[in-house]
Amino acid sequence: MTGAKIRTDWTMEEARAIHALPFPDLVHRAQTLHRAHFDPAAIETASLLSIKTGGCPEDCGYCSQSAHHETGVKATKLMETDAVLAAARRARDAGAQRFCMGAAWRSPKDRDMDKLCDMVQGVSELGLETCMTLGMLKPAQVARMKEAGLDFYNHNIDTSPDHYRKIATTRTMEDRLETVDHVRKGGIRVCCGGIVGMGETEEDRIAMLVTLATLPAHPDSVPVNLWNEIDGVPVQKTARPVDPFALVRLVALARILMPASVVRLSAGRTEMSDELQALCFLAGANSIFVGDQLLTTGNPAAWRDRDLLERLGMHVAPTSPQTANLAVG
Ligand code: SAM
Ligand code: DTB
Ligand code: SF4
Repeated sequence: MTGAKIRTDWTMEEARAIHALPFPDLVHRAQTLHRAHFDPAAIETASLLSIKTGGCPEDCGYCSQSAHHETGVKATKLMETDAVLAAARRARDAGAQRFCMGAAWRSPKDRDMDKLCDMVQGVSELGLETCMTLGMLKPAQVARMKEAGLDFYNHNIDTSPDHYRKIATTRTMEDRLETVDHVRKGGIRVCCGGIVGMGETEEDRIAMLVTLATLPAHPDSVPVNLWNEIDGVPVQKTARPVDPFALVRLVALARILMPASVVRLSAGRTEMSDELQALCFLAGANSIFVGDQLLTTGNPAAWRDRDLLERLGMHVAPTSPQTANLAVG
């Protein structure tokens, strides 16, 4: 089983059929693959910091930070490196393994690159894995970040190719995939996933995962975000609650299609019961964001996550950092 082939040629038909399996068969298949690649009791932890908030020129219809929507989020300048490092130290001391820095940009300006590289270097020196999410990157920017020691870059496809144009007009799915490609080719590990609960169909959710699972190499991490409601954004009008079992099915499908990728149960955990989170872990989710705050919205308190993992007999531990994905042909 450990040598199970990592496939990048999944079809929609295959994915639909897996997704439609009876729940026990689906979860069993996902859990079996999970065990072949990971310690099923281990959960990876990452902490987020918004290093530049709001005022974003993009019009992503789900986001509190777009300048196109009235959300009450105040725009800030890029933080100073010392303040970022102080936050990283606090996150590390609170148990985070990775520190993810997010900026509300379409793409970073070349004049910001020195400061961003200093942040990466400083966070690495604290013994944390580093991740950034800054919008689109050019190959030269990827090369600079790699040189500074950036471990991961987050850039989500967010939804299916079809649904994408209803969600954002200032950029395309192709733009997103181009940056993902630059990041992978530049030797930085890719974190790429999406959001559910914006009013997309089941077909859109499956298509989003098939898009990820048919990239030249699977993303090393796949964040599954449940849309966190934001007052004043267009998605507020289309959003539909997600059936908890539909979320578990999606996590299981992600685990089956991309068996060696870390699947992160990302935004939206404040709205999830402990039982739902436990089912998601059973279906193959093996990473969470820790700390009270995501970027502009909340996350469960640290004690709640500690309590949950303890009651489940699970523990915080790095998942396999070797990423079997590198073996993808
Ligand atoms: N500006 C950069 C970009 O778009 O790639 C980085 C920051 S952006 C906020 C990072 C990701 O957060 C988005 O791609 C989206 O998947 C997720 N996100 C944003 N708002 C969200 C919300 N309200 N609920 C859930 N996920 C959200
Ligand atoms: C990801 O997939 N989820 C994180 C991280 N990558 C950058 C962001 C979630 C943001 C939730 C909404 C907010 O806090 O503004
Ligand atoms: Fe800007 Fe990123 Fe929010 Fe889109 S998701 S509006 S690019 S911060």
